[in-house]
Amino acid sequence: MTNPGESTPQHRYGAPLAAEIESKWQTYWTENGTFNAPNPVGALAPASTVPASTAPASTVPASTAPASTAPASTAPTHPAELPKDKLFVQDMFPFPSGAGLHVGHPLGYIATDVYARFNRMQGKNVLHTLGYDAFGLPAEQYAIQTGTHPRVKTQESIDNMERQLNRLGLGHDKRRAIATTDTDYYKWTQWIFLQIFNSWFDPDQQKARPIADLKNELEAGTKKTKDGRDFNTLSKQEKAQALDEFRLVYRSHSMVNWCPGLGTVLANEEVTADGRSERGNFPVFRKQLSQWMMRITAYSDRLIDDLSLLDWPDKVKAMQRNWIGRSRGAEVDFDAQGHKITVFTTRPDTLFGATYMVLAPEHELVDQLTAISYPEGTDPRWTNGEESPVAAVAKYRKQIAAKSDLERQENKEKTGVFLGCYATNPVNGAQIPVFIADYVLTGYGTGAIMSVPAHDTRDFEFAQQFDLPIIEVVKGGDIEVEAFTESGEAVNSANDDGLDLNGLSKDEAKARAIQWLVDKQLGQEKVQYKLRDWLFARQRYWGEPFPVVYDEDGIAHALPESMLPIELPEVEDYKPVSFDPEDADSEPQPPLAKATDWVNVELDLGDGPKRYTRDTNVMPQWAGSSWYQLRYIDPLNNEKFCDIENERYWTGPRDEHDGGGVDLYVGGVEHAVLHLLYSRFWHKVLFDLGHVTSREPYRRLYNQGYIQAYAYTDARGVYVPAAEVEEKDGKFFYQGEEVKQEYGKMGKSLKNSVSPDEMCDEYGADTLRVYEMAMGPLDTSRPWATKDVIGAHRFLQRVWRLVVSEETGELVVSDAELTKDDLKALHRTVAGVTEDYQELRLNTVVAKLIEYVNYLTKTYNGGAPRAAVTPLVQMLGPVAPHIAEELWSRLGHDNSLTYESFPTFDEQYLRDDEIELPVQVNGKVRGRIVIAPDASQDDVVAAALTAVASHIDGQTVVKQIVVPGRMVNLVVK
Ligand code: ANZ
Repeated sequence: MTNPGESTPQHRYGAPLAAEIESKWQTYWTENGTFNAPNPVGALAPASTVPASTAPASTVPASTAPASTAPASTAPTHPAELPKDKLFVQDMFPFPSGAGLHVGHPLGYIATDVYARFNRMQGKNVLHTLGYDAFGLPAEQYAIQTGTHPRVKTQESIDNMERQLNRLGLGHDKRRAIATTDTDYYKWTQWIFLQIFNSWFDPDQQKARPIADLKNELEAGTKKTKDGRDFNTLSKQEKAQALDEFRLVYRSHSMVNWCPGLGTVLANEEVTADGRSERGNFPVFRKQLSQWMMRITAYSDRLIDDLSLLDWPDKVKAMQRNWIGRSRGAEVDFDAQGHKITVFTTRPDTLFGATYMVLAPEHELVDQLTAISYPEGTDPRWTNGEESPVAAVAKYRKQIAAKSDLERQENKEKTGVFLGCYATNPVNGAQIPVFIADYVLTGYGTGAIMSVPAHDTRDFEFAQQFDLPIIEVVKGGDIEVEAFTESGEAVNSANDDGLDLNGLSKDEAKARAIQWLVDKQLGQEKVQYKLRDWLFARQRYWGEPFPVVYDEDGIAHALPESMLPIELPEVEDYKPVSFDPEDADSEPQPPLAKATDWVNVELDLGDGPKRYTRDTNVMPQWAGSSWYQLRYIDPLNNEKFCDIENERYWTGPRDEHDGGGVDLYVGGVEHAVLHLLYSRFWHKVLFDLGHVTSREPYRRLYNQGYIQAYAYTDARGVYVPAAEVEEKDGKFFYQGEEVKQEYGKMGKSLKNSVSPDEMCDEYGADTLRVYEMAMGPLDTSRPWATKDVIGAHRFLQRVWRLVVSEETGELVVSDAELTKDDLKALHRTVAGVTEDYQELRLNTVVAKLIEYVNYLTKTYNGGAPRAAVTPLVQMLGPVAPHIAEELWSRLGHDNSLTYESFPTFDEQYLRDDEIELPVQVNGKVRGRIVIAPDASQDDVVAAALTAVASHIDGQTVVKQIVVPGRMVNLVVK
């Protein structure tokens, strides 16, 4: 911009000036608690939020104030009375990683800040803060690698990330920021655990209720124990056990995912498709262990049905639905030589097509059903090359032991062995062979299926492999070629025992088949879910300890609320006991077990002091993030995890069709099933127990895209620093050598990371914010390009020049009245930008502001009318808050822009003065007219006739068609 040799004007908006302005306004906001949002009641209620230093209005002269002196504090920057209109905006909070942030991380945080700032200018009371998800494996492993205590390392990482984020000018209520590792926070995580532990799910009321209610009902005989015994006849210990079987938190001895490499068990959601740990990529083995489980499955129906309350991306809702996996079908009993095999099927309408059965290799009936020898003439393909069924089964079980569930299901080559035994198809008496095969899983349905090869793809493949009969029972496909799995009319489906499905549709046939099974006592309707209970314990150090102790008989006792928090003990050796990652036989050994002073305690739990041992597991990393929105609401409350009055104000339902929840939750789509299912579950339990008024934690969810980047590899495939790569004629070079371009993630190991600090140093935070918002629609991924950042910077320089002289630093705005064109440009911008902000179309906000600034720059060439730039500064505020505050103050305002109202627009300036219409003669465009949009029909026709006079010449107009605002058609003869 400046000619060579010419020095940069002293008051140009460049990096040094941006830095001064930014630190000045950040200090101002902090000192004034500008973003502190008041609560209805408690520590953050209005009376206690008014800053002590409510000095009179600032005396800083508007135009001459040097950028470095902050204005004195002004009156409180938020209204003293709580507006009804509120907005709770939340980001998915980060792990405090030691590596710090790259420019991709804050994309969502900037977007929510922009949205929050816009809404403050709409008069809303806005709650926005950011905490840290600081427990968990990443923090612990990083700490282990670097050899320091997780707490020390975590705090260092938090400090560094906070420093980076503070530079970006995010308008957070800092009083509300929490870290899940704060004792004051995890005390309440433990408290919620106790709430869940002390509850049961009442299937009649479809909600959680206190376990004490259940005890009363068991004593009164209105409810039965799980095994049907009379509660009152049980011993004290048996009673305790009977109650435990109902609790929403329970200990189960079950198959779990054991990861020796990490030294801990993992939830299903933490295991990848190929059976490895999501973190660390270690092998995961299935193992029987005693573990804490949460009964999330009790909520399956509500978790599916309440999705309709949510304003979430359809994709995420579909992922939750599939994960919970509700299927409606039937359980059907088959008789196999005196043994009852119960199958689960979603297609009871296809019973007549069941030509064989398959049990999971682990099914409990397998050993009883396995015959001594194979019947004469058994197909050799069915025997796994063995002489006897017993030997074939043993060999097969060995072969599949190492496969994960997913591998077992995806495996295209079907395998299995015949048990030497036949079952009877209950609808037609057919004798059908019974197999075991790995494509039938234990733990889903009943672990046994009836196979209908004509209409199920896996059964079809198996039948082909093993040469089994394929009988069509649904019309429509070509079963010679493939299974026909769609709906159609039932065929070949009648018996002489009162069942005739022929001609019925799928749903009719299903209903009729189920009715018949029920009448004959051969089966019942059944809803089945894929969702499993949540494995809720980890054998690590860096997590919330369980508020649970065991007595001398090994019976678990939940500790009373008064004993919370149970603090994590200081230990010398906090490292987990991990094992050879391939050693499937290893057993988990929690590191807390080594803290013997902590583990062995004497407590009085109501029956005098006794010795107990503490539970040495810790909660999974998902615990702290399952409820943090509620603590943001009431972070300083010492009495409760969150006062229900504050919760009602911030997240309560708006009407009976609303489930309530945070107004906007922004984060990555990768949390579609884990965190977002767990937090919905916890929230629902708290709702059932009357602790919150909202049924859902997050009313609206928005998945932001990712900032991606180019990376470059040399001939050896090694990454080279992306910043030093040069482009020539579409090819890329590093130190003269040609390198290969890749596109994807940004990261240290790919040598393509750009840190927000670098960008702040070079251009300032406002430039970075504008650039990130302008890059593209918020929900799509976009490539980072450092060379384009200057464009955002130049835009802010142009804004600056409209208000301030680069040479003198004086105000250059005029008091000129706005022309008609100015008014049109302004009001159109206000209208467009307002809608775009509301809809989170932040890239088009920036595009419209750029257009408006270009218009003013071109029209006024430095310095523009005050009436044109004042609203510009207001509109710019949410995206580039520091420069906007500075210009606002220089324009003579002595309050913060934060709570100024957003400019409004007048419809009259949005209408066009004239429009152009095509004129057709007999359907062909022959001319155009330019006319006022509200011109009368007669005027339009008159103008049209003139415009196409030469095409009508001598003929008569028999019809005139005017489509207002679109076109005119004249029919002539
Ligand atoms: C007969 C049948 C006929 C089936 C047909 C499907 C189609 P979803 O919808 O996923 O719940 N199945 C049942 N238990 C299984 C297990 N433990 N492992 C593997 N497969 C199992 O699937 C339910 C269907 O998957 C059931 O319905 C059963 O096959 C199979 F034309 O029964 B179906």
